[in-house]
Amino acid sequence: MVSVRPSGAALGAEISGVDLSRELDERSFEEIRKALHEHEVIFFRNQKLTPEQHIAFSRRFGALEHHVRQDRCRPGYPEIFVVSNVIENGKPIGSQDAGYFWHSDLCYAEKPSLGSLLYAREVPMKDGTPLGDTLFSSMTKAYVTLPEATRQNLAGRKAVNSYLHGYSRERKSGTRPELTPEQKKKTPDIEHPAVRTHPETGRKCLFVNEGYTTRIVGIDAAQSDAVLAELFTHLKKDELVYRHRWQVGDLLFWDNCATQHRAIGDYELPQRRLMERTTVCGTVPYE
Ligand SMILES: O=C(O)CCC(=O)C(=O)O
Repeated sequence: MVSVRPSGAALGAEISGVDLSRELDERSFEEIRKALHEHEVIFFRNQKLTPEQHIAFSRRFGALEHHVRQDRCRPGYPEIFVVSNVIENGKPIGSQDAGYFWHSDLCYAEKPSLGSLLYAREVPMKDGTPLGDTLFSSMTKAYVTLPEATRQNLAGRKAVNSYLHGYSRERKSGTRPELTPEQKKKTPDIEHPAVRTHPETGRKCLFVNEGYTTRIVGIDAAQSDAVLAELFTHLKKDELVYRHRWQVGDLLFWDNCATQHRAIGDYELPQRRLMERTTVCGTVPYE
């Protein structure tokens, strides 16, 4: 039987009573979907999943993306983006520095992702404590706790999201190759509403992030910088955040409209971290 235990933070809940390696009946699936909409981040402990099972569960929520960086996907599985610091035969097996800035996945695409499912295969440890936690912030709560004047200021506004901006910021860590002209062509800058309505729950969600949002459209650059600085400070507040401490076998599903996240890079080889992500396709944002 599906059971849901809220994390006690602003968002996040543990789901137990399900084995995701087996096909789920419709009723359990609907309970999981409901929990995702209510808690915005859900996780399942102690799952033993093959890549096929990870993909099959993810597909219940929609079609899956093929990441623009196919060189960082699991060989033979274009749907599985690898986040890892592991080097094999002199080559990184995944993205070594993914998500060190607050962001939501594919916010720079015409149709940002509905949600992502990250599966923990190896978790770095130090003196018995896991490292490499991930932070999640609730964008529904971030929106409703903004000052009324800021909410009014954002009404009807668009913001520019730029993959190239985010990629080049993370590239400064020195582990990323230059994007090919073809990869750049696939990821032009895009404007989305600064506040979007969740397509399933109808709740308003703040939709700007430090990783990829470069400016608010229709106001001058200094004003835009000030507004973004206020929003970026606000959305990191402890009362909006859930911190996930990983265990091997966790499958964690975050909603990319209702949340954003940031990975903590507080580990290094020989502490190995190996995570695999599927990314569910989403829809065009509207206010
Ligand atoms: O590795 C993590 O904890 C999160 C990685 C991330 O930000 C992503 O896959 O979008």
